[in-house]
Amino acid sequence: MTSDTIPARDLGEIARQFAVEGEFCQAVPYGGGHINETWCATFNRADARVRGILQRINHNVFRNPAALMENIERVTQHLSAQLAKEPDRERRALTLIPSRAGRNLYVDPGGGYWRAWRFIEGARTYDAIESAQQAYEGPRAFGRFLAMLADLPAPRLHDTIPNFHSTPGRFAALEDAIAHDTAGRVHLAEPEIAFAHARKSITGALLNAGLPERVTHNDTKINNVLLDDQTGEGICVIDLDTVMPGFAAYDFGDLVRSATCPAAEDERDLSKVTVRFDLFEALARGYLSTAGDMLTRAEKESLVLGGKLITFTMGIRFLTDFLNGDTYYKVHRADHNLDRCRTQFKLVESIEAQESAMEQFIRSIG
Ligand code: ADP
Ligand code: GN1
Ligand code: MG
Repeated sequence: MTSDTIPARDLGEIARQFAVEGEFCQAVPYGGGHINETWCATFNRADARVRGILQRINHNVFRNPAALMENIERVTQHLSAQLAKEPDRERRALTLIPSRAGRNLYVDPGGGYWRAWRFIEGARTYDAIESAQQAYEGPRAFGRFLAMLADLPAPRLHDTIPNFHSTPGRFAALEDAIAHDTAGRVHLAEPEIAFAHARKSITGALLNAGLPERVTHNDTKINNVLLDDQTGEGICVIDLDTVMPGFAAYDFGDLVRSATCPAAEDERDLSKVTVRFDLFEALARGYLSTAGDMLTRAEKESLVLGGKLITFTMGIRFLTDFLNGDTYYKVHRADHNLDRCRTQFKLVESIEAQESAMEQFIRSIG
């Protein structure tokens, strides 16, 4: 079942499992994420209407929801403590709403895992970048997120998806998909397969660079940060399922692929898909304005490579899912994953063409 097919009655039942004051009114599908199911739920109180975010975790992707929620509790509590003196602190970090049983998850009778968040009002996400201001503000918030989590106390966070950003691992999964051709689609993607094969030699580049492990977000695409409706400021980083140990270059890299091109991730007109240097400059300035002080020289030098590798990796992952018959990402049309793969590979070409200028720019500001 998807967010459109769960009966309203059942959603009401689930929403009422969370400790929200007020009477449940309705829940509507919300947001454009590829993995979880999200609804905006409305509750009526005597004095006001309040909204909440209700999410069913994709258990096929996140195999251990309890460990994932343990990470999220630790991370959100740490962020809230760091923000204690900020005037607007409740809008600057996510807050879980506990279940009526006092848990961070509610498990429905069918085995679905549910959680709820306080709704952050007066801000929204953007699926594609619309301005240089956004290309600065979104990354600035992700950089701040990295800096605020630098002193998260031990123990190490759980790896919610092991080897999540391992490009060699993703490449091996692609080879497997090609070899099995379960959906009979290999013949539809020959140029894309050739593109991937031609770049096999770069897959291990970041793994051998001796970079420090950080607490990273790992899914820093631009629609995972809320931008304030009034000021445009990146106020709150969301989608914390993949917060776990990683390299800063991966977070920066996911921003390169999602915040430097105004076209959508699934744009079919590839002439619109290119890394705009002015947006890259805004992104680099934004990210380094908050994370620059904590990053080592080696990390700064890895950022552009992170952009190329993460973009390549996303292309490989979309291609693999296309070849496997669309079993991982939500798709809304035939060839959706192939279209997404094509935009990523076009961006890789665009990064390759500008790589040394991008590296030079980072050196000039950091
Ligand atoms: P997914 O993992 O499916 O990408 P997200 O956690 O990113 O799901 O949430 C989907 C959308 O819901 C976001 O793009 C955002 O618009 C909205 N959203 C999520 N959490 C909140 C929140 N606490 N307040 C307001 N909007 C939110
Ligand atoms: C998925 O959940 P969402 O849509 O923010 C994916 C990311 C990809 C992204 C591509 C857990 O993110 O890794 O970069 O799609 N998340 C997971 O748009 O696989
Ligand atoms: Mg998301």
